[in-house]
Amino acid sequence: MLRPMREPVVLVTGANGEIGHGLIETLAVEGGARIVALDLVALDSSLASKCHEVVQGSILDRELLHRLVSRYEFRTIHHLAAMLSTRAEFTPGAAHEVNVQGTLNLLELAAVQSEWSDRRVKFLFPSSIAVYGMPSLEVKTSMRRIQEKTWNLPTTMYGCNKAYCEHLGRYYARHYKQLSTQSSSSCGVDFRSIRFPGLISAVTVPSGGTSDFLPEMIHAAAAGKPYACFVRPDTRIPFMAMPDAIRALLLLERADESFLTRRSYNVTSFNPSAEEFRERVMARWPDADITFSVDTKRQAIVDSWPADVNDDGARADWGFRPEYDLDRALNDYLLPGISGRSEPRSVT
Ligand code: AKB
Repeated sequence: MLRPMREPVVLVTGANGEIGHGLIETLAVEGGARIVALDLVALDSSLASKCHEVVQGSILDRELLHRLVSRYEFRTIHHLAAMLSTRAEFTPGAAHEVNVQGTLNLLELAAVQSEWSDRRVKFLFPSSIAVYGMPSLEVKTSMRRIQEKTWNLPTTMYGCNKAYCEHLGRYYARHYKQLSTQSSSSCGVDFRSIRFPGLISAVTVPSGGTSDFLPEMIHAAAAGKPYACFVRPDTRIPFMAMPDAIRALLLLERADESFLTRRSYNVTSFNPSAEEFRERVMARWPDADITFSVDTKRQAIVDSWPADVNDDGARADWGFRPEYDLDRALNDYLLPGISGRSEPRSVT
């Protein structure tokens, strides 16, 4: 039977977000990937020219998703769209809709896609350290590097959403329609997820997250603006420079599925306290006006996230090694990148 041909492409949802910026730039430099970018807001013009098509719309719009399936063969889906942890607490119901129903829609799209093409569709999902829930600051500070299977009791809607979507992804990858007589291991959704720490980009400033205090601090200092950090000076969670996050995503995407021992992996790079980071920033901009004004509610969220995570699985299974420790991230990536820009882009 002659099947209508659809173009093979990579779908990136939440394309205008921080990870979307880094991913599209990197894929464009590598060449070869035809990117269909989907976002609620208009894509930055610098990114749009690097995409095969830019679609402005919602991951909750199933008709739109069906139209996309009718035109394209999605071989890989980077599902980056999400409502982050702070914003999600103001509208938990809407966050659930976007973070869970949106992800379910994309997983369904991947499953349908795979049935059409008779091949497994890679589904890359950025999860988060927000899936963890440390019961107290004492326990948090007494624990070393947290492993994937421990302390999975998130306290935020966003963390609950990410944790549940990891389960959904595992279901679609391993157990989808398990009672069907037509099950075939050659197709289905090849779900792979990374529990990202806080991310710092030289190009964009995040908004709506709770790990935003470090990126906000350095971008404010570079812009000569005062910054009141919303967590205590001793606050410590893991972070990573954006190029390492993008490398991790692409390494995991390209890993042989048979080498993967789990569907969700921790990755990490450095974990300075807010004060240690402030000292590094002050060394570069001695006149920077950085103070602390603790928001106790947001502090409680950050205190529920681990001080460090164990990423041995990512290292063993797909060869992940961060290239940027804190000093290198500052000296070779953040300081030159931020200083060289007039105004970083603020993304949601
Ligand atoms: C957030 O703060 O919500 C995110 C995250 C840690 O996943 N940056």
